[in-house]
Amino acid sequence: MRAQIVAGNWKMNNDLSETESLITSLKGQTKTSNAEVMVAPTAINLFSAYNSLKGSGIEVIAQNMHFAANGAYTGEVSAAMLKSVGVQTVILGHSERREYFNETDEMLAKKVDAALANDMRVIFCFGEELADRKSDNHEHVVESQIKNALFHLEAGAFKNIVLAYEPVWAIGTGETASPEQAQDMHAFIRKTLANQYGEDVANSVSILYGGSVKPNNAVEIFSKPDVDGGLIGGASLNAEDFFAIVNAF
Ligand code: G2H
Repeated sequence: MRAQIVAGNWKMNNDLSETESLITSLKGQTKTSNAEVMVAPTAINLFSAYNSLKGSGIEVIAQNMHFAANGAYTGEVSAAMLKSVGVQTVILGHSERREYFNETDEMLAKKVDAALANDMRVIFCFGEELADRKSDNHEHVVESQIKNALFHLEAGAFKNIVLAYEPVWAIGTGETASPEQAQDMHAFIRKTLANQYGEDVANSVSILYGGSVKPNNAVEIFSKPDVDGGLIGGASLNAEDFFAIVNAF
């Protein structure tokens, strides 16, 4: 049985006191599903969030990291630094990182390697733009994003990989892929994995959907057989909304 995961990506929101008050609200929520719950505060608040959420069942994860172990990379954070403050999981390849910080597939392959070498779990994001979907090129784009960043890995590495399909046209726009569009793409992703690594690996990897998931659409999206959870942006900034999504399984 694949892990069901709901991860909140707080992006560049919440200073220290706002982070702590959101955490207090999260701790007041009740989980009725079996989903693993994660939240990704901004880097500067990871340590305090880790301490505040210790023992709560909510994992604190990072939104990004650098591929180098250390050195002259002003402003960056390494895998070992994340681990030293209790972080075991990192989101890599989010479309905002690709678009605003010029992250390429090649760079992301190095980040994936660095995370895995440090025994971290990776939530690897990818997804097509609107023009790709309109030109019916979405499967090709997604396939190459996955191949370029992940297919140098050995099959065993996938026990520490979670995939997150996030169509760029659905991120923060209020527009969401229909549950059928999500299912079709997730099935295609699983087939792509199966072709390369076999059915066992393909069936063991959790594939999350991200892009304007809200309490009012999560149940239908999560009901699809190849959708194993969600990466939640805007709706994760409100504890009640986030847990409504966590409990949508
Ligand atoms: C996609 C998602 C979280 P939102 O970026 O990764 O954000 O739910 O706001 O579309």
